[in-house]
Amino acid sequence: MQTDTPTPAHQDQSYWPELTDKRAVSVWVALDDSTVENGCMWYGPRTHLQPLRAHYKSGPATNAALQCDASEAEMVPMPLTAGGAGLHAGRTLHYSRGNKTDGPRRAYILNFRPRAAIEQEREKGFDHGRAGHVATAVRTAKDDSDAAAHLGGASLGAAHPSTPV
Ligand SMILES: O=C(O)CCC(=O)C(=O)O
Repeated sequence: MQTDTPTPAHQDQSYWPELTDKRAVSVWVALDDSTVENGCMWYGPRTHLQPLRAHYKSGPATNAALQCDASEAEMVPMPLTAGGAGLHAGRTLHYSRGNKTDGPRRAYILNFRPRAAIEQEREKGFDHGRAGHVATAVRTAKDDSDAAAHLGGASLGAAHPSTPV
C-alpha cells in the first residue's frame, strides 16, 4: 500500500554463511495479483549460474537488507495473478520495486534448503527467527507429517521476510 519501498537487488545466498551444500529454492506465492505497479518480483535470468556478487548493507540499521550492484536491465518482471508463484534459486538475482498503488501486494515465501545446511547454520549460531526477530519458523523433515505447519509461516531456513505491504 503505497510503501514505495523497493526490495534491493540481491541474491539470497548472500544472507547465509559459507555452507557445504548451497542448494536452495524459494517459492514466492502471490496472495494478491502482483504487477509492476504494485511491486512484483523481478528476476535475473540465468544469474543462478553466476558467482555470488559482493553484497553490502542497504542502510545503517543492524537488520538492513543486503544489496548488490545490479540494474533492472538485467532482470525481467514476473507479474503474477493471486495464487501464482515464482521460484528462484539461492544465487538468482532478484528485486522488487515499491508498491505505488493503494492496494496490498502480499506474498507468502517458502525457502527450502537441505536439512544439513540448516543444522550447519545452527552450529554457527543462527536461530532462524526463533528469537522472534523474523516472522518465520523452521520446518524440518520431521514436521512434514504436519502439513498444517505450512499455514503458520513455516519455511526451511528463510532468507529474510518479504517487504511489508
Ligand atoms: O517480496 C519481495 O519484495 C522480496 C522477496 C525476496 O527477496 C525473496 O523472496 O527472496
